[in-house]
Amino acid sequence: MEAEITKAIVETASEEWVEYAESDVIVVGAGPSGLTAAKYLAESGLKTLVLERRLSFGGGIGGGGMLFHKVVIEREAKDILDDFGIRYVEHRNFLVADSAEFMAKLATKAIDAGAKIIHGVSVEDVIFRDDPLGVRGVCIQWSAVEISGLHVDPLFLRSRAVVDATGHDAEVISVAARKMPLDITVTGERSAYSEVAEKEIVEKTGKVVKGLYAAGMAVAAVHNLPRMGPIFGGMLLSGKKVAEIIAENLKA
Ligand code: 48F
Repeated sequence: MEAEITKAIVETASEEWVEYAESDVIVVGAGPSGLTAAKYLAESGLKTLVLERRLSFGGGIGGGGMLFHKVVIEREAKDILDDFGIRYVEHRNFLVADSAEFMAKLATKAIDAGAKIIHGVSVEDVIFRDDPLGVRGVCIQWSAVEISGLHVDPLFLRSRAVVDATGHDAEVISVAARKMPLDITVTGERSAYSEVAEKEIVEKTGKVVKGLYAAGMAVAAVHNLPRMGPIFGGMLLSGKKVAEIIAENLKA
């Protein structure tokens, strides 16, 4: 029986790795912006793979606001909450959701829409080509190998678009800026200024170079925008916007 358990896991997982060696879109990070992007990308018919370093969903959602189990969302993102079936209460100008429900339903609806999410995998580099200059996929490693510090070469996944939804460090764009001939400096985010951050992150969400897009707090890191704390409307709107831009670009 034990051998059959192993075969069941290794054979089904390997089949999927082969299937996802090429995708339409790879979303790096299963935080709020990445999961929102994944749902809308999958719904638009694109083969969508989400790679998440940790063994959990939600990125910064789980910690709520300083470990209080609630997050704040602006009314502008109400339609997205409704799309995901996330419940909320109204509190003065804000909507307030339970952090556990928020992250669980973002993940569930992304998966139900057809996105494949794989945990425990870190993106450590990109694949690029120079004619035309752009990103063509990612280099991946088991997070456990990354954490161990062992020298193990990565494997490659090709895609037509990569979304950096890695949060405050914009890890994918940072490595591309260092190792590709790009004229980009990732300066990092500024101190808190919530209303400006929420608005500008959504405005500046989009393409960084052919094949590479920024969503969520990665946008703040790339464009030197302020941080905003446990308010998530901008993350949802950014995820939806990047999905719409990619769907449009990949159609062309
Ligand atoms: O940090 P995270 O939640 O990013 P986000 O979608 O949302 C930010 C908010 O949570 C909050 C905020 C605004 O309200 O300030 O912080 O921009 O989620 C990013 C996810 O990406 C994973 C990481 O584990 C987290 O779950 N991640 C980061 N780097 C990598 C990665 C990587 N190189 N490979 C794979 N996953």
